[in-house]
Amino acid sequence: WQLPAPTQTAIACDVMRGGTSKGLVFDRADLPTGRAERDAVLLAAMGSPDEREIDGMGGAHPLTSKVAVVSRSARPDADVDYLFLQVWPDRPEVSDSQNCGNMLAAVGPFAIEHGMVEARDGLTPVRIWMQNTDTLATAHVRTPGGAVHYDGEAAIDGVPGRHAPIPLEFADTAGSSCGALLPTGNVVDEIAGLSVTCIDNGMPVVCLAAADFGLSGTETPAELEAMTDVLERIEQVRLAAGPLMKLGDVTAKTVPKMSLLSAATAGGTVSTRTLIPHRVHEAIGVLGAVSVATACLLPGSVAEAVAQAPEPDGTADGPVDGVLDVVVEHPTGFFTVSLDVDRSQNPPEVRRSALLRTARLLMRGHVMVPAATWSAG
Ligand code: NQM
Repeated sequence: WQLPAPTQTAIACDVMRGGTSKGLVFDRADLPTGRAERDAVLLAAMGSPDEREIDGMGGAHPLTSKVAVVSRSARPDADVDYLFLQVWPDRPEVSDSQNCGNMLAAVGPFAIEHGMVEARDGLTPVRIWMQNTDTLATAHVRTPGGAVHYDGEAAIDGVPGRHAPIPLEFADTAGSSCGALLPTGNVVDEIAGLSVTCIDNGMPVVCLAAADFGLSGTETPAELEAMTDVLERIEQVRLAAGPLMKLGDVTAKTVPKMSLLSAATAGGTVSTRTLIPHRVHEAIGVLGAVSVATACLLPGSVAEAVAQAPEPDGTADGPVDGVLDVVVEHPTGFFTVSLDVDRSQNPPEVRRSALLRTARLLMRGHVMVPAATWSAG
C-alpha cells in the first residue's frame, strides 16, 4: 500500500474506544508542536466544524469527537503524559479546558502497544500524568504474555458486550481545575435563584436538583434536549457559576458540567442527567461521576439531599475511614465509584477513588488531512 496524494498529509494514529467515548489517539511526536497548527490538524482530522463531521473522523457528538495525545513522561512518578483535547463538532474549536476519564482508559493500552511502557506478563500498571489537570492516574492493563488483551468479562453500562477490565485509580483530584474541592468556598450557593453545589473532584460539576426544574430526573437525553427553556436556564446558571468556580468566562468552555440530580430509582445512590455542557450525556463522564459521588457525601449539599448515601463497608482502616461504593445512576445504567474517604475532615476528604472502565483498539493507521493544513515537514 502506498501513501497517496501529495495533496494530503498522513498522520499516524489509532482509533480507540475509551470507556463510553471514542476518538483518535496520537503519539505526540506525530503531531505539529505549535498549538495553532496542531489544532488546525485536529479540526481537519475530525471534520470540524460541521454538525455531522462528515468530512472527517469525528462522530458528530462531543462523546465521539475526542482526541488523546500520549507521550513518554519526564516525571519520575509517571510513565506517560496524556493530554485530552475536545474537538467541538459544530464550531472550529479544540479545547484543553477539561480532562476525560473515559478516553483515559485507552491511554494505558496505547502506551503499551506503542512501546512507551514495557508490558509485564499478566497485568501492567501504567502511571499516567493527566496534563489537563496536573493529576495522576494509574491504569491496570491486562497483558498476558506481554500483549494487551482487549477481550474479557467486564461490562460497563453504555457499551455493548464484555471486554477486559481496566481499573483506574485516582489520587488528589480535589480542586483539579478550580483549586479547591468546593471552589466557591460553600457547600451550597444560590445562583440564578437556585440552590446548587459547585464541586471539583477531578471534574468541575454543578449539582442541581432536577425537581427545581419541574423534572422527575428520569427523562431521556432526547427528551431533555428538546426542553429548550430548561436548557437555557441551566446555561444561565453555568455561565454564572464559571467565574465563581474560578474557571473564568466559561462561554466557550466545556466545563463546568451540569448534573441534574434526583433520588435513585434502581437501587443506586443517586440518579443523574448530566449536560456536558450543551448535550446530555448518554451516561456520565468518569471524573464527572467522581465529583457527583463525592458531592453525595458532603453534608448539606444538593446531592446529599437527594442521595441514599452508602455506609462504609469496613474494608479500610478505621472507624471514620471507609471505602465507599457510590452507585451513580445515569440514562443507560449505573456507574460505581469507590471512594476512600476520611470523614474526620470537613469537608470529608476523598483520598483515592477507583472505578472500572474498558477500552478497545478499533483501527490503526493514518488519518489524512489536506496538505494545506500541515505538510509535516
Ligand atoms: O468526566 C464527557 C466522557 C466525558 C468526560 C464529558 C469524562 C470525565 O464521558 O472524566 O469521561 O463530561 O464531557 O468521556
